Amino acid sequence: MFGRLKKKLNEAIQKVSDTVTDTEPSTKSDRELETEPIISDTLVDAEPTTEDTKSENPEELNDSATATEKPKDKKQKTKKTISGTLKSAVKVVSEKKIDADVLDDALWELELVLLENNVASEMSEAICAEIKERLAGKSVSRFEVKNIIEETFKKNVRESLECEPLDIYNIIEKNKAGKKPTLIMFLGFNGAGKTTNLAKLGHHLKSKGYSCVFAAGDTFRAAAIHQLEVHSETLKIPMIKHDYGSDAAAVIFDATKHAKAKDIDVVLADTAGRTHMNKNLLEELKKIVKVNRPDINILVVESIAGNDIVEQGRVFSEAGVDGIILSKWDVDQKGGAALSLTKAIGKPIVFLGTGQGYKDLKEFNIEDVMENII
Ligand SMILES: Nc1nc2c(ncn2[C@@H]2O[C@H](COP(=O)(O)OP(=O)(O)OP(=O)(O)O)[C@@H](O)[C@H]2O)c(=O)[nH]1
Ligand SMILES: [Mg+2]
Repeated sequence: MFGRLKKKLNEAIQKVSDTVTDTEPSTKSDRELETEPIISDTLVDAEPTTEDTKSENPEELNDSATATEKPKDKKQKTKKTISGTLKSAVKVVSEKKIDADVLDDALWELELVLLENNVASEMSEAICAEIKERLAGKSVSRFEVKNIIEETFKKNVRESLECEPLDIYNIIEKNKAGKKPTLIMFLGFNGAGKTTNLAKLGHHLKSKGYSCVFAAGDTFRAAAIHQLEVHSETLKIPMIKHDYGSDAAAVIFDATKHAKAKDIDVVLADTAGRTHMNKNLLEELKKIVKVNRPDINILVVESIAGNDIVEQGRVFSEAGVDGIILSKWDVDQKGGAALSLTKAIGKPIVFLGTGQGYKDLKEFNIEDVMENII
């Protein structure tokens, strides 16, 4: 999923590191460079030159014949002063102060790469500002520059994804103990993947031993009820439906009543796709929520939707969102917008839709993202 972002980001980071440390772009891999001896033998071991043997002490300068230090001792001293730890040696040889203007230009290019890959502007700006603070005017080697940029990016990504988790299984278990079905309702933009991922979640919960019923709450789009019916038959999960054009709130209400009567654990309710431009459909959604009080509202968002993701998240939050499914994670696109949604609406990503099959639903794990992002 982050294939493209990862590639562009790595290129940009390399470029910033090369630019700010004024180094020729490297043709060697980082591993090769890291293991390569950085301090040359000549610098540490060279016999002292005439210049070297001259003392910096003005008194000695006045009478060089009185200098008692032998060239060999001098060599030892030089060795001690220059080499020290490997770290300080690296500093002597390869570091110079990073120029703030050069850094600004290089970071602007990095920010453009982030923006082009749909990372939200606030996040891109924050990342670059933090990198600037850590690097401007500092003496840092090229490797450290790279590490600092990577670290800062990862830290910001982690912060933007961290959120109070939504434990669906715990909610189902608690409701079960109170002899209540759990109502999980799916909301989202047209074509985001609500119906498909609802069916996948039904399959997933059934495989965990929970009984489910579908509620055909999309009474608006032609063929929507039939689409869910096909999933219902394939997965052998019952479905409650009314006619097209009927009240969606009433369908979901009936499905919940059915679940209570039949001791079914989970009601998975579909709803019609809507655009955030469509006020009436959004008002209808709020009414469905008011009537049915779902235990969990899942917002389904296409991870490929670009910067619109955040706007979708904000609008659907008006109806109440508890968790997010990012669908179409398998489609290799820019991906950056997916990083901003949790921070924008304060709700966690619970699953990733990773394909069109029933098994293509993966529990979301921040560590997977952290491993794949850079
Ligand atoms: N590759 C891929 N395709 C998906 C995924 N989830 C859904 N789709 C496809 O996206 C298309 C739309 O999915 P639906 O589930 O019908 O979307 P919806 O939100 O219910 O659409 P409306 O009811 O029209 O608003 C279908 O072709 C799905 O197969 C996914 O995770 N990966
Ligand atoms: Mg649908």
